[in-house]
Amino acid sequence: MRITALAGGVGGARFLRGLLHHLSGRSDGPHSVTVIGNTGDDITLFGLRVCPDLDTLLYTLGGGVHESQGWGRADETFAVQGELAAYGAQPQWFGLGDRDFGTHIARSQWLGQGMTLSAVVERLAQRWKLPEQGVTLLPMTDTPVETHVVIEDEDGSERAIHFQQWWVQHQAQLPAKRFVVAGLNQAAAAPGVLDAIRTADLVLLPPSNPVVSIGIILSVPGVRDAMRGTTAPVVGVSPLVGGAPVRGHADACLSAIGVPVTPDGVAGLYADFLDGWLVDKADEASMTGTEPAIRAIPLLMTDIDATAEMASEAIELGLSLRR
Ligand code: FO1
Repeated sequence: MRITALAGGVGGARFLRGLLHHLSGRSDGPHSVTVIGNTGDDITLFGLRVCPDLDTLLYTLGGGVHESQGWGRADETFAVQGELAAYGAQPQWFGLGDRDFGTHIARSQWLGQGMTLSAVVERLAQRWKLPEQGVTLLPMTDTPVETHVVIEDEDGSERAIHFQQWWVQHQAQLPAKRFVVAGLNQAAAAPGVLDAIRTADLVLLPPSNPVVSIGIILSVPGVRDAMRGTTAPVVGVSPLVGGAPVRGHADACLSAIGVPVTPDGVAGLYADFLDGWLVDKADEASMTGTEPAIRAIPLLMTDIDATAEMASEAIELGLSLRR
């Protein structure tokens, strides 16, 4: 089975780890998983290109992630960041560990030598043994893009700040007027992205942030059309349980764009292509309408087996909905 998934950071990566665990136990293989990763979170720091969602996917699927944080490397030290702080180098609000710096230096060197982001990701993924797991990680675009958040200053004037500054430095506490993706109108889908959506047997939307992760991937020219046009069933997993995000600030993001912080509200963002929608038992009653097909199951990714069960349910729902 060829599965394609659109994924952002921590929630998406954890779900995909459970998906791979489930697939390894199925007898109807072989299976391949193409992950289209969000690059709107990317930021240039200290002259290095940092790709948080791609790195979270690499580290989580490759076994190197800081497990409780969900991002960054395990067994980290911060000697380099300490030296940068000693020199007064800015910013200091984004925690970069020594091992993590290795990824940013390698990526920046290769980008500087003219490699595309896709080629860089392919090289990084080899170290984390993604191909051996049947996983292909693609950036959503090779064009440098950045999600910026438009906020309103005290005097009522509008100002755009980088998504990471809003998300990390301000913990999404500044009311966001809207999200804009700098560089998007020059962006083309990266090689293989549209094809991976069109030729999949199943397309999955893990419980990533629907606005600043999946929503950004969908805004890359051609992606939404491919989602509408694919013959594969499209099944999503609600990132909200009991009307709140399991982690992160999806509630602030949804409110910023005037969407109800409910599984129904999130499903509405995908209404033009979503066939199946997994919601938590707690939200079963809140779902209205007959489209998409709903399945209510426990959605807390408490461990790898619980997550694998969610993935299994998503696959079964998808197979029952062949277009
Ligand atoms: N998130 C934080 O809340 N604080 C940090 O200092 C931080 C550093 C960081 C470094 C590398 C990286 O790949 C991710 C990092 N994140 C941090 C998480 C990041 O903001 C989010 O994972 C995504 O960008 C949103 O999904």
